Amino acid sequence: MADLCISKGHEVYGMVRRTSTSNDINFKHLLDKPKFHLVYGDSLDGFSIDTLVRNINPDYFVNFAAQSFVGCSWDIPEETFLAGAVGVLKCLEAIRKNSPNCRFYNAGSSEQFGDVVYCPQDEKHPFRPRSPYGAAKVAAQALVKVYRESYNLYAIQGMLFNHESERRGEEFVTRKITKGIGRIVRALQRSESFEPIKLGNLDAKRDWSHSQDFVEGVWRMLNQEKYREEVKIPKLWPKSLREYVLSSNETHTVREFIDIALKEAAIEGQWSGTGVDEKFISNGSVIVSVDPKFFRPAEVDILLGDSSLIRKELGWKPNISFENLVKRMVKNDLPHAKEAQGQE
Ligand code: G4F
Repeated sequence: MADLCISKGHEVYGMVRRTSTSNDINFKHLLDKPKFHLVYGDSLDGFSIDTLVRNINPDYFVNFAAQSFVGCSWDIPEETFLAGAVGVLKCLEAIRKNSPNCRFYNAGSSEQFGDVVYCPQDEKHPFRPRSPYGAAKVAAQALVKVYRESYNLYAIQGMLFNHESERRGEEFVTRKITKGIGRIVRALQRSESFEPIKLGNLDAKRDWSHSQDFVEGVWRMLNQEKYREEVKIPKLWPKSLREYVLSSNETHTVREFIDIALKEAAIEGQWSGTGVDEKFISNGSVIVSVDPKFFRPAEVDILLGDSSLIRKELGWKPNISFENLVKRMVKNDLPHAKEAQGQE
Protein backbone atom coordinates (compact mmCIF):
# COMPACT_ATOMS: atom_id res chain seq x y z
CA MET A 1 0.00 0.00 0.00
CA ALA A 2 2.87 2.33 0.87
CA ASP A 3 4.55 1.52 -2.46
CA LEU A 4 1.34 2.38 -4.32
CA CYS A 5 0.74 5.65 -2.45
CA ILE A 6 4.34 6.78 -3.01
CA SER A 7 4.12 5.88 -6.70
CA LYS A 8 1.08 8.20 -6.85
CA GLY A 9 3.12 11.06 -5.34
CA HIS A 10 1.71 10.91 -1.80
CA GLU A 11 3.62 11.42 1.43
CA VAL A 12 3.31 8.27 3.57
CA TYR A 13 3.53 7.95 7.34
CA GLY A 14 3.94 4.32 8.34
CA MET A 15 3.03 3.61 11.94
CA VAL A 16 5.10 0.96 13.68
CA ARG A 17 4.96 -0.50 17.15
CA ARG A 18 8.24 -0.51 19.04
CA THR A 19 9.91 -3.91 19.09
CA SER A 20 13.30 -4.97 20.40
CA THR A 21 14.28 -6.54 17.09
CA SER A 22 13.64 -4.88 13.76
CA ASN A 23 10.85 -6.11 11.56
CA ASP A 24 11.34 -3.87 8.55
CA ILE A 25 12.05 -6.39 5.79
CA ASN A 26 8.91 -5.48 3.83
CA PHE A 27 9.50 -1.72 3.82
CA LYS A 28 13.31 -1.43 4.06
CA HIS A 29 13.42 -0.28 0.44
CA LEU A 30 11.28 2.75 1.37
CA LEU A 31 13.36 3.98 4.31
CA ASP A 32 15.52 6.36 2.26
CA LYS A 33 12.61 7.81 0.26
CA PRO A 34 12.03 11.47 1.20
CA LYS A 35 8.24 10.95 1.11
CA PHE A 36 8.27 7.99 3.50
CA HIS A 37 8.30 8.53 7.27
CA LEU A 38 8.16 6.03 10.10
CA VAL A 39 6.29 7.06 13.22
CA TYR A 40 5.85 5.14 16.46
CA GLY A 41 2.34 4.35 17.60
CA ASP A 42 -0.10 1.61 18.47
CA SER A 43 -3.73 1.44 17.46
CA LEU A 44 -4.53 0.19 20.98
CA ASP A 45 -2.93 3.27 22.49
CA GLY A 46 -5.62 5.91 22.03
CA PHE A 47 -3.19 8.71 22.96
CA SER A 48 -0.76 7.78 20.22
CA ILE A 49 -3.43 7.55 17.51
CA ASP A 50 -5.01 10.80 18.60
CA THR A 51 -1.68 12.65 18.57
CA LEU A 52 -0.65 11.23 15.22
CA VAL A 53 -3.92 12.13 13.50
CA ARG A 54 -3.86 15.63 15.02
CA ASN A 55 -0.23 16.27 14.03
CA ILE A 56 -0.29 14.74 10.55
CA ASN A 57 -3.87 15.71 9.63
CA PRO A 58 -3.85 13.05 6.89
CA ASP A 59 -5.95 12.95 3.73
CA TYR A 60 -6.22 9.15 4.01
CA PHE A 61 -5.87 6.73 6.89
CA VAL A 62 -5.43 3.07 5.89
CA ASN A 63 -5.70 0.71 8.85
CA PHE A 64 -4.04 -2.66 8.27
CA ALA A 65 -3.13 -3.10 11.94
CA ALA A 66 -4.34 -6.47 13.22
CA GLN A 67 -3.42 -9.84 14.61
CA SER A 68 -4.13 -11.17 11.13
CA PHE A 69 -3.29 -14.86 11.52
CA VAL A 70 -6.61 -16.70 11.82
CA GLY A 71 -4.98 -19.91 13.11
CA CYS A 72 -3.52 -18.09 16.12
CA SER A 73 -6.69 -16.17 16.93
CA TRP A 74 -8.00 -18.96 19.19
CA ASP A 75 -4.76 -18.82 21.21
CA ILE A 76 -4.81 -15.04 21.64
CA PRO A 77 -8.50 -14.17 21.24
CA GLU A 78 -8.42 -11.05 23.38
CA GLU A 79 -5.46 -9.47 21.58
CA THR A 80 -7.02 -10.44 18.25
CA PHE A 81 -10.31 -8.81 19.17
CA LEU A 82 -8.71 -5.72 20.69
CA ALA A 83 -6.51 -5.02 17.67
CA GLY A 84 -9.19 -6.03 15.16
CA ALA A 85 -12.12 -4.10 16.65
CA VAL A 86 -11.22 -1.80 19.54
CA GLY A 87 -8.18 -0.46 17.67
CA VAL A 88 -10.50 0.46 14.80
CA LEU A 89 -12.74 2.36 17.22
CA LYS A 90 -9.73 4.35 18.43
CA CYS A 91 -8.78 5.23 14.84
CA LEU A 92 -12.35 6.34 14.07
CA GLU A 93 -12.52 8.47 17.22
CA ALA A 94 -9.19 10.14 16.44
CA ILE A 95 -10.42 10.99 12.93
CA ARG A 96 -13.80 12.25 14.15
CA LYS A 97 -12.20 14.58 16.67
CA ASN A 98 -9.13 15.80 14.81
CA SER A 99 -9.46 15.30 11.08
CA PRO A 100 -13.07 14.69 9.98
CA ASN A 101 -12.25 15.12 6.29
CA CYS A 102 -9.71 12.30 6.38
CA ARG A 103 -10.81 9.20 4.43
CA PHE A 104 -10.58 6.00 6.44
CA TYR A 105 -10.16 2.48 5.09
CA ASN A 106 -10.26 -0.52 7.40
CA ALA A 107 -9.10 -3.95 6.30
CA GLY A 108 -12.05 -6.34 6.31
CA SER A 109 -11.89 -9.99 5.38
CA SER A 110 -13.70 -12.84 3.67
CA GLU A 111 -13.33 -14.54 7.08
CA GLN A 112 -16.38 -12.43 7.97
CA PHE A 113 -18.47 -14.74 5.74
CA GLY A 114 -17.10 -17.80 7.58
CA ASP A 115 -19.58 -20.65 7.52
CA VAL A 116 -20.82 -19.72 4.07
CA VAL A 117 -24.41 -20.25 2.98
CA TYR A 118 -23.95 -19.70 -0.75
CA CYS A 119 -21.22 -19.51 -3.37
CA PRO A 120 -19.82 -17.21 -4.60
CA GLN A 121 -19.89 -14.73 -1.70
CA ASP A 122 -20.75 -11.17 -2.62
CA GLU A 123 -21.42 -8.00 -0.59
CA LYS A 124 -24.87 -9.30 0.43
CA HIS A 125 -23.64 -12.56 1.96
CA PRO A 126 -24.42 -12.69 5.72
CA PHE A 127 -21.59 -12.50 8.23
CA ARG A 128 -21.13 -15.89 9.94
CA PRO A 129 -17.56 -15.76 11.33
CA ARG A 130 -15.88 -18.99 12.50
CA SER A 131 -12.91 -17.56 14.41
CA PRO A 132 -12.15 -14.80 16.93
CA TYR A 133 -10.38 -13.07 14.03
CA GLY A 134 -13.49 -13.16 11.82
CA ALA A 135 -15.67 -11.99 14.72
CA ALA A 136 -13.36 -9.01 15.33
CA LYS A 137 -13.60 -7.98 11.66
CA VAL A 138 -17.41 -8.18 11.78
CA ALA A 139 -17.46 -5.94 14.87
CA ALA A 140 -15.08 -3.53 13.15
CA GLN A 141 -17.32 -3.29 10.10
CA ALA A 142 -20.27 -2.41 12.33
CA LEU A 143 -18.23 0.35 13.99
CA VAL A 144 -17.12 1.76 10.65
CA LYS A 145 -20.78 1.91 9.53
CA VAL A 146 -21.87 3.61 12.75
CA TYR A 147 -19.17 6.29 12.43
CA ARG A 148 -19.86 6.79 8.71
CA GLU A 149 -23.57 7.29 9.31
CA SER A 150 -23.39 9.18 12.61
CA TYR A 151 -20.64 11.63 11.71
CA ASN A 152 -20.74 11.69 7.91
CA LEU A 153 -17.20 10.34 7.71
CA TYR A 154 -15.70 8.83 4.58
CA ALA A 155 -15.13 5.56 6.43
CA ILE A 156 -15.31 2.16 4.74
CA GLN A 157 -14.19 -1.44 5.18
CA GLY A 158 -13.53 -3.64 2.14
CA MET A 159 -14.09 -7.39 2.35
CA LEU A 160 -10.89 -8.84 0.93
CA PHE A 161 -10.43 -12.47 0.07
CA ASN A 162 -6.99 -14.04 0.56
CA HIS A 163 -4.17 -11.98 -0.88
CA GLU A 164 -0.59 -13.11 -0.95
CA SER A 165 2.77 -12.05 -2.30
CA GLU A 166 6.50 -12.64 -2.14
CA ARG A 167 6.35 -10.65 1.12
CA ARG A 168 3.76 -12.88 2.81
CA GLY A 169 4.38 -13.92 6.43
CA GLU A 170 5.82 -17.41 6.76
CA GLU A 171 3.05 -18.86 8.94
CA PHE A 172 0.39 -18.44 6.24
CA VAL A 173 -0.11 -21.54 4.14
CA THR A 174 1.03 -20.14 0.78
CA ARG A 175 4.38 -18.84 1.98
CA LYS A 176 4.85 -21.85 4.25
CA ILE A 177 4.60 -24.01 1.11
CA THR A 178 6.89 -21.88 -1.06
CA LYS A 179 9.51 -21.38 1.67
CA GLY A 180 9.34 -25.11 2.41
CA ILE A 181 9.92 -25.92 -1.26
CA GLY A 182 12.90 -23.54 -1.31
CA ARG A 183 14.36 -25.33 1.73
CA ILE A 184 13.83 -28.79 0.17
CA VAL A 185 15.30 -27.79 -3.21
CA ARG A 186 18.40 -26.48 -1.41
CA ALA A 187 18.73 -29.76 0.52
CA LEU A 188 18.30 -31.81 -2.68
CA GLN A 189 20.97 -29.73 -4.43
CA ARG A 190 23.36 -30.47 -1.56
CA SER A 191 22.28 -34.14 -1.26
CA GLU A 192 21.24 -33.45 2.35
CA SER A 193 18.30 -34.99 4.21
CA PHE A 194 15.25 -32.83 4.86
CA GLU A 195 12.01 -32.70 6.80
CA PRO A 196 8.77 -32.63 4.81
CA ILE A 197 6.52 -29.58 4.74
CA LYS A 198 3.95 -30.35 7.44
CA LEU A 199 0.52 -28.89 6.82
CA GLY A 200 -3.06 -29.01 8.12
CA ASN A 201 -6.23 -29.21 6.05
CA LEU A 202 -5.29 -29.77 2.40
CA ASP A 203 -8.95 -29.73 1.29
CA ALA A 204 -9.59 -26.14 2.42
CA LYS A 205 -10.53 -23.96 -0.54
CA ARG A 206 -9.50 -20.35 -0.82
CA ASP A 207 -9.86 -17.53 -3.34
CA TRP A 208 -6.25 -16.37 -3.67
CA SER A 209 -4.99 -13.21 -5.38
CA HIS A 210 -1.83 -11.11 -5.45
CA SER A 211 -1.75 -8.20 -2.96
CA GLN A 212 -0.47 -5.85 -5.66
CA ASP A 213 -3.86 -6.12 -7.38
CA PHE A 214 -5.76 -5.61 -4.14
CA VAL A 215 -4.05 -2.39 -3.03
CA GLU A 216 -5.28 -0.81 -6.28
CA GLY A 217 -8.80 -1.94 -5.29
CA VAL A 218 -8.39 -0.39 -1.85
CA TRP A 219 -7.24 2.85 -3.47
CA ARG A 220 -10.33 2.91 -5.68
CA MET A 221 -12.61 2.28 -2.69
CA LEU A 222 -11.00 5.33 -1.07
CA ASN A 223 -11.69 7.47 -4.15
CA GLN A 224 -15.13 6.33 -5.24
CA GLU A 225 -16.21 9.72 -6.61
CA LYS A 226 -13.61 9.42 -9.39
CA TYR A 227 -15.49 6.39 -10.70
CA ARG A 228 -19.10 6.74 -9.51
CA GLU A 229 -21.28 9.77 -10.23
CA GLU A 230 -23.54 9.42 -7.19
CA VAL A 231 -20.60 9.79 -4.78
CA LYS A 232 -19.72 13.28 -6.00
CA ILE A 233 -21.65 15.04 -3.23
CA PRO A 234 -20.04 14.55 0.22
CA LYS A 235 -23.41 15.19 1.91
CA LEU A 236 -24.63 11.89 0.43
CA TRP A 237 -21.59 9.93 1.59
CA PRO A 238 -23.09 7.80 4.31
CA LYS A 239 -25.65 6.44 1.86
CA SER A 240 -23.72 6.41 -1.39
CA LEU A 241 -20.33 5.07 -0.26
CA ARG A 242 -20.03 1.37 -0.87
CA GLU A 243 -17.96 -1.36 0.75
CA TYR A 244 -16.80 -3.86 -1.82
CA VAL A 245 -15.59 -7.44 -2.04
CA LEU A 246 -12.16 -7.94 -3.65
CA SER A 247 -11.55 -11.43 -5.03
CA SER A 248 -10.25 -13.36 -8.01
CA ASN A 249 -13.61 -15.18 -8.36
CA GLU A 250 -11.80 -18.56 -8.44
CA THR A 251 -11.34 -21.07 -5.66
CA HIS A 252 -8.56 -23.64 -5.25
CA THR A 253 -7.66 -26.21 -2.61
CA VAL A 254 -4.42 -26.02 -0.65
CA ARG A 255 -3.46 -29.20 -2.54
CA GLU A 256 -3.86 -27.44 -5.90
CA PHE A 257 -1.57 -24.64 -4.67
CA ILE A 258 1.03 -27.28 -3.72
CA ASP A 259 0.73 -29.03 -7.12
CA ILE A 260 1.48 -25.85 -9.07
CA ALA A 261 4.25 -24.87 -6.67
CA LEU A 262 5.99 -28.26 -6.90
CA LYS A 263 5.72 -28.23 -10.68
CA GLU A 264 7.33 -24.77 -10.78
CA ALA A 265 10.20 -26.13 -8.65
CA ALA A 266 10.48 -29.19 -10.97
CA ILE A 267 9.72 -31.62 -8.13
CA GLU A 268 7.90 -34.59 -9.63
CA GLY A 269 5.98 -37.20 -7.68
CA GLN A 270 2.52 -38.27 -6.58
CA TRP A 271 0.03 -38.05 -3.74
CA SER A 272 -0.72 -41.14 -1.70
CA GLY A 273 -2.92 -41.94 1.30
CA THR A 274 -5.91 -40.04 2.66
CA GLY A 275 -6.74 -37.85 5.66
CA VAL A 276 -3.88 -37.55 8.16
CA ASP A 277 -1.91 -40.16 6.17
CA GLU A 278 -1.92 -38.17 2.95
CA LYS A 279 1.57 -37.46 1.59
CA PHE A 280 3.29 -36.14 -1.52
CA ILE A 281 6.19 -38.43 -2.38
CA SER A 282 9.03 -37.74 -4.82
CA ASN A 283 11.73 -40.33 -5.56
CA GLY A 284 10.92 -42.14 -2.31
CA SER A 285 11.14 -38.97 -0.16
CA VAL A 286 8.17 -37.38 1.59
CA ILE A 287 7.86 -33.77 0.44
CA VAL A 288 4.51 -32.86 2.05
CA SER A 289 2.74 -34.56 4.96
CA VAL A 290 -0.26 -33.78 7.16
CA ASP A 291 0.13 -32.84 10.82
CA PRO A 292 -3.15 -32.54 12.76
CA LYS A 293 -1.56 -29.85 14.93
CA PHE A 294 -2.28 -27.44 12.06
CA PHE A 295 -6.01 -28.24 11.98
CA ARG A 296 -8.18 -25.42 13.31
CA PRO A 297 -10.85 -25.68 16.01
CA ALA A 298 -13.35 -24.49 13.39
CA GLU A 299 -12.48 -24.35 9.71
CA VAL A 300 -13.83 -22.16 6.93
CA ASP A 301 -14.09 -24.92 4.32
CA ILE A 302 -14.58 -22.82 1.22
CA LEU A 303 -14.20 -19.21 0.23
CA LEU A 304 -15.08 -18.09 -3.27
CA GLY A 305 -15.65 -14.42 -3.95
CA ASP A 306 -17.82 -12.51 -6.37
CA SER A 307 -16.20 -9.14 -7.00
CA SER A 308 -18.42 -8.17 -9.94
CA LEU A 309 -19.69 -5.03 -8.17
CA ILE A 310 -16.32 -3.30 -7.86
CA ARG A 311 -15.37 -4.46 -11.36
CA LYS A 312 -18.53 -2.82 -12.73
CA GLU A 313 -18.64 0.31 -10.58
CA LEU A 314 -15.00 1.21 -10.02
CA GLY A 315 -13.45 -0.50 -13.07
CA TRP A 316 -11.15 -2.64 -10.91
CA LYS A 317 -9.83 -5.99 -12.07
CA PRO A 318 -7.00 -8.27 -10.97
CA ASN A 319 -4.05 -8.69 -13.35
CA ILE A 320 -2.10 -11.55 -11.75
CA SER A 321 -3.67 -15.01 -12.14
CA PHE A 322 -3.66 -17.71 -9.46
CA GLU A 323 -1.07 -19.69 -11.41
CA ASN A 324 1.22 -16.69 -11.80
CA LEU A 325 0.84 -15.84 -8.12
CA VAL A 326 2.06 -19.33 -7.17
CA LYS A 327 4.90 -19.22 -9.69
CA ARG A 328 6.08 -15.81 -8.51
CA MET A 329 6.11 -16.92 -4.88
CA VAL A 330 8.01 -20.13 -5.67
CA LYS A 331 10.59 -18.33 -7.84
CA ASN A 332 11.18 -15.85 -5.04
CA ASP A 333 11.85 -18.63 -2.52
CA LEU A 334 14.02 -20.93 -4.64
CA PRO A 335 17.64 -20.92 -3.44
CA HIS A 336 19.13 -19.35 -6.58
CA ALA A 337 16.71 -16.41 -6.26
CA LYS A 338 17.87 -15.78 -2.69
CA GLU A 339 21.52 -16.16 -3.62
CA ALA A 340 21.04 -13.63 -6.43
CA GLN A 341 19.54 -11.25 -3.84
CA GLY A 342 22.49 -11.85 -1.51
CA GLN A 343 20.27 -13.27 1.21
CA GLU A 344 21.88 -16.68 1.57
O1 G4F B 1 -3.01 -19.05 4.83
P1 G4F B 1 -4.01 -19.16 5.91
O2 G4F B 1 -3.48 -19.19 7.30
O3 G4F B 1 -5.05 -18.00 5.66
P2 G4F B 1 -6.57 -17.75 6.14
O4 G4F B 1 -6.86 -18.43 7.42
O5 G4F B 1 -7.46 -18.08 4.99
O6 G4F B 1 -6.57 -16.19 6.41
C1 G4F B 1 -6.00 -15.26 5.50
O7 G4F B 1 -6.98 -14.78 4.61
C2 G4F B 1 -8.02 -14.02 5.23
C3 G4F B 1 -8.96 -13.59 4.11
O8 G4F B 1 -9.80 -14.68 3.79
C4 G4F B 1 -7.43 -12.83 5.96
F1 G4F B 1 -8.43 -12.10 6.54
C5 G4F B 1 -6.48 -13.33 7.02
O9 G4F B 1 -5.88 -12.22 7.70
C6 G4F B 1 -5.39 -14.13 6.33
O10 G4F B 1 -4.65 -13.27 5.48
O11 G4F B 1 -4.87 -20.49 5.72
C7 G4F B 1 -5.53 -20.78 4.50
C8 G4F B 1 -6.10 -22.19 4.55
C9 G4F B 1 -6.91 -22.48 5.83
O12 G4F B 1 -8.07 -23.17 5.49
C10 G4F B 1 -6.00 -23.38 6.66
O13 G4F B 1 -6.68 -24.28 7.51
O14 G4F B 1 -5.01 -23.12 4.57
C11 G4F B 1 -5.28 -24.12 5.54
N1 G4F B 1 -4.02 -24.71 5.98
C12 G4F B 1 -3.68 -26.01 5.80
N2 G4F B 1 -2.47 -26.24 6.35
C13 G4F B 1 -3.03 -24.10 6.65
C14 G4F B 1 -2.06 -25.06 6.89
N3 G4F B 1 -2.89 -22.82 7.05
C15 G4F B 1 -1.75 -22.48 7.70
N4 G4F B 1 -1.57 -21.20 8.07
N5 G4F B 1 -0.77 -23.40 7.98
C16 G4F B 1 -0.88 -24.72 7.60
O15 G4F B 1 0.00 -25.53 7.86
